[in-house]
Amino acid sequence: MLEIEPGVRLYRGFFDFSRQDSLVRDIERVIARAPLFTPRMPRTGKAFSVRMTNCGPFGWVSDAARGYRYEPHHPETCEPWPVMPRVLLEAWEELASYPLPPQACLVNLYHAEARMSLHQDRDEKDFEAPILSVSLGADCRFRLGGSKRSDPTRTFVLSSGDAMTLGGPARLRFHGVDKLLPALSPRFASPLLANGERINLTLRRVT
Ligand code: MD3
Ligand code: FE
Repeated sequence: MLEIEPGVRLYRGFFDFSRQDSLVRDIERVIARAPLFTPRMPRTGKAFSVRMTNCGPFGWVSDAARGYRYEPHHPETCEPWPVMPRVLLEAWEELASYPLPPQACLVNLYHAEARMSLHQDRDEKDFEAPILSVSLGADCRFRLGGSKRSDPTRTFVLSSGDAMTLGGPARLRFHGVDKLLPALSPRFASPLLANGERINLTLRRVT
């Protein structure tokens, strides 16, 4: 484990290739039940470049009319989100040091040109619990800032199979994904990752 900064713990290669591959298939099953959607910015309605879905009791959604929030149902099918894959619940137990299970797993699918601008994760009521992030597919250049948007930032690479916990003093830090890095991914059989895509899973407590 590498403690990059207080509260930011990176577990490089936490998932070996065969567990990554089975996790990608778990995510295919999640997407089959809960199709990817394109979130939109509050008010402006500008589309995110990242497509999303969720599993677990709650899912993160966003649209122009109602903004960022957690919902127990898919915004288009209105069905409950699928259950969280067991391997993710086990990873939370091992890494999160938190007595309660995760309530939401946001699935972000980045196409090769997608990115996520600098933001804070503050739509949860519980900031005591850490966030657990799992990366699959293409490498990316991840950007970590401070607790103010204007604070200095640093970057590091996140790779397929990496797990990272963000807790304590790091929980409200600004962060984003600058860009995906080409041709640095293990080869998955999945069509989700056939063209330099990246999947990021974030497990959270919500309430
Ligand atoms: C640092 N996702 O979904 S995960 C997000 O790679 C999100 O898709 C990114 O930011 C992605 O909200 C980054 C790593 C991460 C997650 C939460 C954090 C880093 C964080 C919260 C505080 C500080
Ligand atoms: Fe975030």
